[in-house]
Amino acid sequence: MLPTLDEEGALQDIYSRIPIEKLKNRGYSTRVVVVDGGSTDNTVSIAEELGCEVIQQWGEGKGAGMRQGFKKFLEVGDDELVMLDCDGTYHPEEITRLLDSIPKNGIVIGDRLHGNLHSNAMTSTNWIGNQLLTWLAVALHGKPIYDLCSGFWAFSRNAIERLQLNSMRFEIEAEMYTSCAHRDIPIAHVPITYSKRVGEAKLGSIKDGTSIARKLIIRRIFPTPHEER
Ligand SMILES: Nc1nc2c(ncn2[C@@H]2O[C@H](COP(=O)(O)OP(=O)(O)OP(=O)(O)O)[C@@H](O)[C@H]2O)c(=O)[nH]1
Ligand SMILES: [Mg+2]
Repeated sequence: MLPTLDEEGALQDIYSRIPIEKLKNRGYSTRVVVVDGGSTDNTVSIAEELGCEVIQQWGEGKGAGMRQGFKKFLEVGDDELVMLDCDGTYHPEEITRLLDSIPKNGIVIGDRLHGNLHSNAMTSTNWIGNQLLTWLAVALHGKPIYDLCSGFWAFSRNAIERLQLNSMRFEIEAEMYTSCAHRDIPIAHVPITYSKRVGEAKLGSIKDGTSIARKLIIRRIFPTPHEER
């Protein structure tokens, strides 16, 4: 699942690097689903040309889009799902490593902060923000995690069925984590490579960092959303 908002510069390259043959040899039949948040560039036409399934999301924000992608995944009856940001920062070649590490009924998170973090990939503000938010998450919810805001996750079907989410924007990863902590969903961690983004960031470090911190605090008090999905 690739969440996109104006990612015409990165999509084709990411798609071509998804190890579909390698996955086939391991017995996987793969679908590539682009969840688009209303791109005004050529993202959607590129996705269609490549043969991706396209979900045009309702509402705005990565969280809203991902929740819609999860819903579709459950309807279709697939077994495992890999989500990676479609901005050229994550390496699709590493999908197999993530899939190999999914714990039974659990989730695996690609860890940039203890992986191969390219020197120009993350601003120092974002590095500090990522460390602080990860620390806050563990301080509040207790479950070990090393890179809260990673955009590269792999999920078992059972884990997706059990997640309770209502995030609209970039708080979605934080809420996936708090839901795992609350429902005792196993989390594994795999160090990954993180490169410089292609195109422009949609995330505002301060604004979205604050919403992520707020979500962590709210979910400490109210562990489940009032209205789910
Ligand atoms: N479906 C959907 N995807 C979105 C939306 N907003 C952003 N995205 C995608 O979500 C992914 C993460 O967004 P980024 O802008 O890279 O945010 P980030 O990775 O947290 O921030 P950077 O570190 O600055 O790249 C990218 O693939 C975006 O295209 C949205 O409203 N809907
Ligand atoms: Mg990004």
